[in-house]
Amino acid sequence: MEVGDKIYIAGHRGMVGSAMHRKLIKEGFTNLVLRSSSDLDLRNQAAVAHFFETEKPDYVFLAAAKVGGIHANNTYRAQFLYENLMIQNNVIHQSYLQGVKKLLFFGSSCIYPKFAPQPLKEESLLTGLLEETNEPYAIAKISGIKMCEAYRDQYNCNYVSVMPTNLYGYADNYHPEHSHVLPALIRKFHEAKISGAKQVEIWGSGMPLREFLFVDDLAEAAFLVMQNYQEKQFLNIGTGEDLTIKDLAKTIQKIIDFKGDLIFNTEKPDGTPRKLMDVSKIKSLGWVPKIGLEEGIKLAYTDFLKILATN
Ligand code: GFB
Repeated sequence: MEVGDKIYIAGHRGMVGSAMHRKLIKEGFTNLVLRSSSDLDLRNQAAVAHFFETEKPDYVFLAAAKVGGIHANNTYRAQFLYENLMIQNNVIHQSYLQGVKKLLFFGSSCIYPKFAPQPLKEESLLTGLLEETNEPYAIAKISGIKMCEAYRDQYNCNYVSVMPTNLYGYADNYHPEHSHVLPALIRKFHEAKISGAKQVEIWGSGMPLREFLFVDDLAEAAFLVMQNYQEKQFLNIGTGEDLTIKDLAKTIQKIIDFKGDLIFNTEKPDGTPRKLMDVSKIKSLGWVPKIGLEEGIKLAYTDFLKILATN
């Protein structure tokens, strides 16, 4: 990518897309094509075709997706499958038809089998059964990877995919039920502290292990991949370190300074027991995450307070 190239960020208002937007601006890119979902419904084939015919972008970051935490994935199973497939099918196919030079597709670590060996290597894809709570989302994301690979094989398209671990950071979703664990706990501890509640409920046993990456670190990795990586093989993006949900909760509790107790609700699902990424491939390209977990949670908490103040 050269600074004057026309770059389309699909999903620029979301957490990943907005981080990509900030990164491109920081790098001096000025010719950015952006559409909010109210201006362009990416599930609509005719609308996406018209957009690509008119704009003809040079490069595409495909960050638009229907996303959410364990409860949202498990509840809106049809929407997670349908909407994600429609968005990615439309954007990838129209990119091919309009001669986009390179496309980067954002997937997710939930593509791996539930009991794949840890840390998860890229080679473990499609070697076993998926985690039930997010199977529809995972199948959509696996389809996205396979579409990029197939368009490369058949049409010689330079399409690459990255699989981020659990993300958090600026512009996250803090919905009490639909969000991911980290933003959910920021909200729960903050509200409990303000209301003087004696306890905070944590879903599940607290035993699952998760890895967390600040979204700006993902944007750095994706920029590097777009600039320097031309292979068919998709890449894991993560820190290579994980912790239990219980330890995550205690870390957030300390940062927010909530003095009460943690209650574990085992009626709620745990999901995958562990999904630690093997990140040796992306690290061999020269990328390392810069924002540690405590620092990142403090940045996210400040952003949460800002969002709260403007709503
Ligand atoms: O982040 P999360 O919703 O998704 O939940 P996954 C991670 C773990 O935290 C689960 C527990 O064991 C949850 O039960 N947890 C504890 C909570 N308290 C809470 C809470 O208040 N809210 C939430 N949301 N969780 C998602 C997938 O899986 O990860 C998606 O469903 C996607 O497909 C995403 O891949 C990255 O890590 O289990």
